[in-house]
Amino acid sequence: MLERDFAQRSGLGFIGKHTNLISRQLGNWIFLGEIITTLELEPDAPEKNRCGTCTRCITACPTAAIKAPFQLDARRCISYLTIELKGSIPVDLRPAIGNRIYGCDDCLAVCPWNRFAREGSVMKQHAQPDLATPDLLELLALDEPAFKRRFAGTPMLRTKRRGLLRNVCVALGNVGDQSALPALGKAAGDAEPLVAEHARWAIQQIQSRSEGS
Ligand code: B12
Ligand code: SF4
Ligand code: SF4
Repeated sequence: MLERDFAQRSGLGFIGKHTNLISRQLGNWIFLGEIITTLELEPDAPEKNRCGTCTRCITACPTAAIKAPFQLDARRCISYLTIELKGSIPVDLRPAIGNRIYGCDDCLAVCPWNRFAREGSVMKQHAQPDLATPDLLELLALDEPAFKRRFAGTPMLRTKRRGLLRNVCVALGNVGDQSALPALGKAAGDAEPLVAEHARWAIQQIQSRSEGS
């Protein structure tokens, strides 16, 4: 379903320049869902865009994925690169991913409409505090059964172990800490070629940085 468009037409909010729906009451930290019914309902008036001259989300995007207002190049979006993309992350985009290992919220975080945001009660019930700032080296050491145990019942399973470890390697390469080299060396021999390739890239990044300094 065209969730954002339907939401805008049904008066729930407007589509911002970052291409997500913004509610005047709740800001943009909202997920969309639908109930399909035969009930006759009185429609609300559609919302209109209220970004004005603001361009904060466009400036904030680390990979310049928001090409123009309301235009997202999904191939550059960190959310796509770290969650949806199954294969290798394009090398030129890896540095801009920074230490993000599962999605990105920068364009949403800078939106001034978040002054109306409220903490979600359902999200709070499902929050797992130990996943807020996970240890990257611990994640890199997860084998298949440990990965499934750690992320059971969470959307993190979506990337599978190989996708998450790929992202962890990119993050470690970007952080540039030499103490990660032994773990990355081990990951460079991982049976999963995707993990091994990204681990080798991370090692190169860290080594070239230490040679340069
Ligand atoms: C594909 C997808 C992505 C892709 C592409 C995103 C994009 N912006 O196009 C990627 C992987 C990059 C992505 C990333 C994210 N996503 Co996403 N994604 C989707 C998904 C599954 C499908 C969207 C889609 O392509 N639909 C098909 C196309 C044809 O439809 P469309 O883009 O809506 O365009 C139609 C209309 O909306 C309209 N239209 C389009 N643009 C505009 C602009 C104006 C001004 C108007 C009037 C009309 C209009 O015309 C089009 C043709 O009819 C939706 C869920 C869904 N079913 O809609 C979630 C969804 C959009 N994602 C969501 C979220 C939360 C995210 C992330 C924040 C996740 C994260 N933290 O990492 C990021 C945000 C990135 C960003 N800046 O958009 C939420 C957004 C909630 C909200 N408040 O709007 C959704 C709605 C999921 C949900 N159920 O809550 N996502
Ligand atoms: S989610 Fe991150 S990478 Fe994607 S458009 Fe927003 S700021 Fe850019
Ligand atoms: S940050 Fe500014 S331009 Fe971007 S969606 Fe929010 S109000 Fe619109």
